[in-house]
This record gives sequence, C-alpha cells and structure tokens, in this order.
Amino acid sequence: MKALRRPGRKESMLAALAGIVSAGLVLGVAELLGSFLTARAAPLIALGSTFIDFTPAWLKDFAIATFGTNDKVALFVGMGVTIVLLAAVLGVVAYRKWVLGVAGVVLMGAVIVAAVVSRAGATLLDAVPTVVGTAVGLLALRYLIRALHQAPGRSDATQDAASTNTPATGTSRRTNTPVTGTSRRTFFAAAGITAVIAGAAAAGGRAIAGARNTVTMAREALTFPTPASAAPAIPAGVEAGVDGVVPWLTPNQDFYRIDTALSVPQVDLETWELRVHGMVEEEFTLTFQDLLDADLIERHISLTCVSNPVGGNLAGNAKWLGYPLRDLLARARPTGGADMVLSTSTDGFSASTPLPILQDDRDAILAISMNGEPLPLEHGFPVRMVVPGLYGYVSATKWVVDLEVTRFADKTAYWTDRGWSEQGPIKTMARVEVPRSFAQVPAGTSMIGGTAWAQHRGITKVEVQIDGGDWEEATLAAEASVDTWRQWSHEISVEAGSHTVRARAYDPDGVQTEERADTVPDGASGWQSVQFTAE
Ligand SMILES: Nc1nc2c(c(=O)[nH]1)N[C@H]1C(S)=C(S)[C@@H](COP(=O)(O)O)O[C@H]1N2
Ligand SMILES: [Mo]
Repeated sequence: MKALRRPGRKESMLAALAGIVSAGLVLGVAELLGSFLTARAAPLIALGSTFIDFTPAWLKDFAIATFGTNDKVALFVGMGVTIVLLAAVLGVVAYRKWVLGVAGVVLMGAVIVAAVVSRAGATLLDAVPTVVGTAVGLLALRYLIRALHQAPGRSDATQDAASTNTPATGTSRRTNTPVTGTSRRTFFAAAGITAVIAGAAAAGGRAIAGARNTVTMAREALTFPTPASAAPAIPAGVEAGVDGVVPWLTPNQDFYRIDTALSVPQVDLETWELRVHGMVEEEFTLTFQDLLDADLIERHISLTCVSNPVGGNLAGNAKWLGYPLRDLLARARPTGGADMVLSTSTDGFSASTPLPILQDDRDAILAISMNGEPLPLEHGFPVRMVVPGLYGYVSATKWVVDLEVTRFADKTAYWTDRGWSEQGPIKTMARVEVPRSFAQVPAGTSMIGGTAWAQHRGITKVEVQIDGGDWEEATLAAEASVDTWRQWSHEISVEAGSHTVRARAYDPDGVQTEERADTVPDGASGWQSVQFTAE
C-alpha cells in the first residue's frame, strides 16, 4: 500500500507554486475563450458577481463605507488572495495525493461553473471557457507534479528512506532517480512556461474583448435630437465661490458609481428594448429609436446613494436627457390597485419605485444622455432611470430593460430583498466641504462652504455652528431647481487652535433631523461635524 508521504518544506513550496501557475492557466484560458463568447463568461467576474449577490446588507454597507467606490477593487484583491491561497493548498494536496488534488480542482471548477451559469441570461455555453480552462489547468498541474516527483534530492524521499530504512515501493522509483537535477530544471521551465501562457491568454482575452467592443463604437457614434423641453438655463451664482467646494455640475468621469455589476453590462443599441407590462391596459415595447423619436425633456437632477454616510460623497448632479416616465405611464394606463413600478436591468438588478411618484409632476426620466453625452457605460448605457427625490436603489435602474407595473404587496426588488427599506426618499442633508476634516485654515476670518440637498423639496436654509456656539445662517448660492443640490458658504472667524464646525440644512418641512442614523435601512441622518485647526 502506498503511504501518504509527507513532503519537505521545499517540495511543498514548489507544489504550491505548481498549484498557483496552474490556477493562473485555468483563469487565463477561460478569459481567452470567454472573450469569444460573452463578458459574463469570465469566471472571476461571475464569481465576484455571485458573491456580491449573496453579500448581506451589513457587509455591502461596510464595504462601501470602507472602500467607497473602490469596493470592487477591494473585492477583486480579496478574491485574488483567496484564489492564490486555495491554489497553493491544492498544489500541495495534489503532490501528496494526486486524486485528492484532482477532486479539489474539479470542485473549484464546479463552483465557478455554478457561478457562471447562474448569472442572469447565462446559457450552458457560458460554462465552456471554465470547463476547458479547468481541464487545461489540470493537465499542466499533472505535468508539474510529475516533474516534481521525479526531481532528485527530495527531502521527503530521503527522510522516508532514513526513517524506515526500507523505502516503500511507492517511493523507491523516485529515490532511484539519477541525481542530475534535470527534473527540477524541467519543473521550473514548465512552471515558467505555464505562467507565461496564462498571462498571455489573459491579456489576449482582454485585448480581443476590447477590440470586439462594438457597444463603445455605437455609443460614440450616437447623436441626439433637440429636446422638446430643454433644461432651464442654470442661473448665475449656483456656485458659492468658495475654493474647494465640489463643482455644482458633476463631470461624468467624476460622478460616483454604485452598482452590483462587476463587469459593466454591454448593451447593444440595435437590440435594446424596454418592455412595459404588468397591471396596465396597454403593454408595449420601446426601441432606442422610439425614444429618439419621442418628445424628450432635459433636466438637471441630483442623485444620491442610500449608502452615502453623513458627509460622504456618493452624490452627484448632472443634466439628463430622456423620455418622461409620466408620459410612458400615461400611454400604458396602469390599472386600479397598482402602486409600484418594478424596473429591471439587463444584469438582473431591480428597483421598486412608487407608481404615484412616477406619475406626479416631477420629472422622472428614462434617461439616454448625461451632461450632453450618451450615458457612459458605467452609468447605464443606453438607458437608465432618474427619479428626483428618491435614492438610487429604489429608482435609478441603469441598463434598464423591463418596467413592470405591479404592487408592493406582490413584488420585491434587489435591495429591498436584502433588508433595505421599501420606501427610499432622499433625506435632507447639509455637507461641509471646506474645511475638510482635520484641515488647517488661516486664523482670523475665512470662508467655509459646502453643498446641501433635499431633492424635490428644495433647500430653504443652511445654518452653521462653530465650537458649539450660536447657529448662524449661511449664504445660499442660487437654486437651479428643487431637484438639484445647492451650495452654501459662510464667513467664519476663529482664533488659532482646534475647532469644530457643524452644519444643518432646512427644507420646507423644517430642519434636517439631528438624530444619527446608519445608512441601513433607509439612509444616514444627523448633523455633520468637522474638526479643523486654525493657524
Ligand atoms: N442596474 C443597476 N442599476 C442601479 C444599481 C445597480 O446596482 N444596478 N444601483 C443603484 C444605486 S444603489 C444607485 S445609488 C445608482 C447610482 O447611479 P450611478 O452609478 O450612475 O451614480 O444606481 C442605481 N441603479
Ligand atoms: Mo445606492
């Protein structure tokens, strides 16, 4: 009977290396093949996406609070480390007992395949890159492990021989290997080649996927008709004029991005359709051309994420062009009892928006353009929703393909399924941007400022308090509309030393609540407090 041999440290490290380069080959081959199929076939993306879907609300909240919009980078780094560790362990296991190693690799492959095929819209074909990649990786691993077993001077073999004095038949072949060093050289050469092939396959896959990206080309070629109702001119003085306050209009490339999509969905303009159905008298389907032909409106609207902490930067303001959802619903004619519109994206995200809000006089938009450009891919190309006054998770569906008129009692949505509130009105908030936390300001008088928002209600006043003193009224910059945020500024006078500034905003219903609330389940609240020093 073959004993389960205990490899020495050096063999273990080499076996671990064999595991790691083989795993790299699995992923590289899968990436290359995946580039011929679809982006969702890429195993890492599918794994990460599945992980995100199973992420409990508190962990998502923690990730966004800790990593902000870098949460996806953090996820990839975490996944990378986990995969390297698992691959190393599997390499050692395969070295000690080959069948166990094979079982482990096959199991991992199966987990990835399960993740790939469970993605929205995936087919069995999407499993092919992972299956082929796993098979190729296993072949490489077998070759490497064999080379390692044939390598001379293995400490385990010597130990076996020394401890028992009668080497087991299973190891005798190896101890008899001539001491040439050939096999170990073979091992390193093979490991190196495997790593190079893995890297080249991954890079090639990326390049091919990029070159085949007709979506980007179609986006760049897109032009828009003049809107039936243009955005009201931005009044002079929407900027408070304080250095360091964030711009009133957020450039697209600076606009915060929050979504559950690890790879940005690639939606083909030609085949994009929006299905409108459910509790309506008329079901219909819109094409992108239908939208271009419709009476479009253009409006400035500020978005905010429910995960934005007090003082956070998950908010932005842009000019949106699109078809009023009010008009779309007027055409569909919702039937009695309907109270919600469930919007779904091509990648399976969904949001539940109160029907009355989409029908009232606010400009809820099925947007096709952002700041005069086609929607950036990350912000929902070709079509997304923008609803003044509601947090994104209940309203701002990107890559939207389906609108179902239904009832809150009958359907739930992506985040409401995960413990977030069914209703998501944006909470009134004043943000201090100057001074930043722990910044230094000149002693004496200086200007501070920031941004406040209370979408669709409007900011009526902002007050500032220094070191617990009297609340003073700040100067409000001009208001473009109640749907946009509003800058504020204030002159302060402080002596050298450390200080605290607090700010609070008012909407027509009064002052924003002082009560501190976490982002879960319906948005953070409380008055922001910023410490700074004067010199
Ligand atoms: N398809 C899709 N749409 C989505 C999301 C998502 O995860 N997937 N996230 C929503 C959330 S939580 C917010 S805050 C906004 C953010 O929009 P932005 O990334 O354009 O800023 O998009 C919303 N629309
Ligand atoms: Mo959000």
